[in-house]
Amino acid sequence: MGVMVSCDKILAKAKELDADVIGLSGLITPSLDEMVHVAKEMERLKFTVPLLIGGATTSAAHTAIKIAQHYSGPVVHVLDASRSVPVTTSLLSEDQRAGFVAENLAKQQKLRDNYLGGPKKETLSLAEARAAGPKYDWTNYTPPVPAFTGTRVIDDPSLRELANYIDWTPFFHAWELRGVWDRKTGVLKTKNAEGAAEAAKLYQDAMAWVDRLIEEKRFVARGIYGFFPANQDGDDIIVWTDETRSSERYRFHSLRQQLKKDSGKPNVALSDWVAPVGTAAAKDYIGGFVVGIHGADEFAAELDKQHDPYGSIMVKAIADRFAEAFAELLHHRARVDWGYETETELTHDQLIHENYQGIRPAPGYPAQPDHTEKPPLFELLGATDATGVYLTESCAMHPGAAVCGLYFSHPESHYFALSELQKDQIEDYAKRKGMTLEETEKWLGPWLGYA
Ligand code: B12
Repeated sequence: MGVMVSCDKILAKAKELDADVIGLSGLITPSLDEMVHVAKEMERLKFTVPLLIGGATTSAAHTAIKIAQHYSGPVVHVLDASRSVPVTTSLLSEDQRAGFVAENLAKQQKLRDNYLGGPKKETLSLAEARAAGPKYDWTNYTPPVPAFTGTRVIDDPSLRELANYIDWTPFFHAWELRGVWDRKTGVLKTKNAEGAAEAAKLYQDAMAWVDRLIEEKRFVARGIYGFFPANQDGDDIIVWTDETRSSERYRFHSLRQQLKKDSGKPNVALSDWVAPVGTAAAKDYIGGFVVGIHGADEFAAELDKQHDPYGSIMVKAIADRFAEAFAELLHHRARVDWGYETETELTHDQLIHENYQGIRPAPGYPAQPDHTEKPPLFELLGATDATGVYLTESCAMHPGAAVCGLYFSHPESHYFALSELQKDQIEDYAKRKGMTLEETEKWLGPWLGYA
């Protein structure tokens, strides 16, 4: 039915069509809670039809632990859309249904038992995790100074230039073709020969679509990036109004790894990579960016009307690649502006393999899974006015082909994943953000290490 469709509309449509099955897809964390709401509503309204759950952010465990208990009809997690055919066949077949439902219930019970009773990973208290954070010598560190502070808008850059920054590997994944794309040959290196032949054909089609999109001016890329004086304050990052660094404009919040590590590696948080207030290195900065590709949804809708679903998916998948490529191009410019990389130092191959100093973590990704860090970033950059990209109330970006994030320049900065966040940290984080514990737990659900 579309993206961000309300529960009422979904259930009304199901009634109108006398639907046999309802399927929900979730791409980012806020959808997970909405799915629980739909399950509860289906129970309240006495639905009995099966509920299928899928999408990048869902899992069999989440379906078993958080969703299934709220609905007495079958609730089935489907890992791959192509599996929805055998799954619905079983669910709708008179002789297979009972067996399938019983097996699904047993699997979900096992997942719940494992979750509640299984061996717990060893975690640290927040105080211990902070003590296990990295120790940098800020007295001997001079942070790079960007060429400007404030923002710069990049309106309608050449799509040909952007195309050079595309990493096509995830594009093939969107078509369920696994492997690694080789820039030099334009070939997807994959283990099975059939997949390689399909990929070659797909890539050829994609190149023709890119030419058409450019010729017909179907996409408009709009982006903004900027640099701001900033300092670390514990696990927070203060953004100052100006160089006097006396008045706070915004605060970004980061979360710290709490899993006990035997490797001797530190328990990191993003704030570790900005110089603390009051140190010799205190003249530090962070950056931020928002990019979006406009036009894909409209063109895809046109193609859908012309009964060309292949073209429609192609256009959206290429728009996603352009959005990522734009983020890569802007990060390249930002590192040049920051002065620690030259324009031509790295090849495009090195760029897509991230062989450079600094990171551009995006709110929602594993180093900062909290999507509510996006609104302050948008405000700080004035991103919506400058780019037309806006946030929905569940912090998804519109248009869909959009990426936002922060820039860190510190040579030790790297991507990492959070998991098993403990209640002491969530309480502390909620307080720092001025949010209730319940709200914070809702936004960080999949990353909580407690029931
Ligand atoms: C492509 C992609 C993008 C694209 C397109 C996003 C879009 N609007 O479509 C771009 C580059 C623009 C992007 C941006 C962002 N992304 Co992104 N992205 C992905 C990626 C790499 C693939 C998702 C995808 O489309 N896969 C292809 C489709 C076909 O697969 P799928 O969704 O899994 O669906 C399959 C099955 O799940 C199943 N299925 C799906 N739904 C259903 C429903 C039913 C009923 C059934 C039966 C089956 C089924 O069938 C499908 C085919 O097998 C995932 C990581 C990943 N590997 O999954 C991250 C991911 C979804 N992105 C993520 C994030 C955080 C973001 C951003 C918020 C980052 C940022 N701050 O900028 C933005 C948000 C954009 C927005 N508009 O709000 C996170 C979400 C984490 C979370 N829990 O919230 C992920 C999981 C990456 C990660 N590991 O952290 N992203």
